[in-house]
Parts: sequence; C-alpha cells; structure tokens
Amino acid sequence: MKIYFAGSIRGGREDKDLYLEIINFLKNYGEVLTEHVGDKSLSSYGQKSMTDEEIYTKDTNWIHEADIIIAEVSTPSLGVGYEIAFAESLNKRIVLLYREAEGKRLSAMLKGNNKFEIINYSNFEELKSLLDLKFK
Ligand code: 6IA
Repeated sequence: MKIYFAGSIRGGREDKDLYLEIINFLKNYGEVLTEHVGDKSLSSYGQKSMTDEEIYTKDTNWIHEADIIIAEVSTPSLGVGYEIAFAESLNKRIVLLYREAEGKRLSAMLKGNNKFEIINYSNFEELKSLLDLKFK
C-alpha cells in the first residue's frame, strides 16, 4: 500500500514531532511517500532546495500514485486542504486524523463530507490503536 501522508508545513509546524511519530507508525502498513512532512528541520517557511512549482508537481504526482491519503488535519493548512480535495477528485481513499481540543472544531467542509473516514483521537497512543483497528 502506498500512503500519501499530509500534514501542515506553511500552515504551522507545531505538530511536526507528532507527524514524525505517525509516519513511522504508518510504515507498519505500507510505503509512506511523503516522509519530509515529519522532517524536524523543516520550518513553516517550508522550503529547502525545491521551488514551489517543483513541490506542487512532485506532490500531485505522488497523490496520483498513492493508494490512500492519510491527512493529519488538526493544524489547519491550505496545502493539506488542497491535497485532500485533489485526492477526492481522483477517487482516492481518504482518512483524516483529528486531535480533539477544547474550543476547536474541524472544518465543516471536511466533517460534512461522508466520503472521508475521520479518526478523532486525543493522544498518539489512542491513535495507534484506532489505526490498527482500521488497517490490520
Ligand atoms: O500549506 P502547507 O505548506 O501547510 O501545506 C502542507 C502540505 O503541502 C503537505 O501535506 C505537503 O505534502 C505539501 N508541501 C508543502 N510544502 C512542501 C515541501 N516543502 N515539500 C513537499 N511537500 C510540501 C519543501 C520540503 C523540503 C524537504 C524539500
């Protein structure tokens, strides 16, 4: 299974450590195409050696190639939202991971789309068991 993992970059890197843990855990189920999303040295400026056009082309090609898109959507990100809609237009399976927090709600544009499989969780331990239930 080829997994496209999406997580915020320029939207904010507050959850980057969590992304890395999720990516490492997802390797139990298949090949993760997008390991850079968990790169701790990658700041919200979000650019190392690639131009934005190169990033866009590479990522949209990977979404074409992926069997499943798994997006961590707790930190709102325009790029992640775009990737989800792009993947939906290609009829990909889409799983969204949302960490519940007081005073925050997931966008209705995601929550209201019944094609998306949404996993609500409160910590990484819980997320691991919910992912196991889904994929094992
Ligand atoms: O709007 P955002 O930057 O938060 O969008 C985040 C999403 O866009 C992620 O799920 C990524 O798949 C994609 N994305 C954004 N910036 C990059 C990027 N920057 N590289 C690859 N995908 C990106 C440079 C990374 C560097 C290691 C070469």
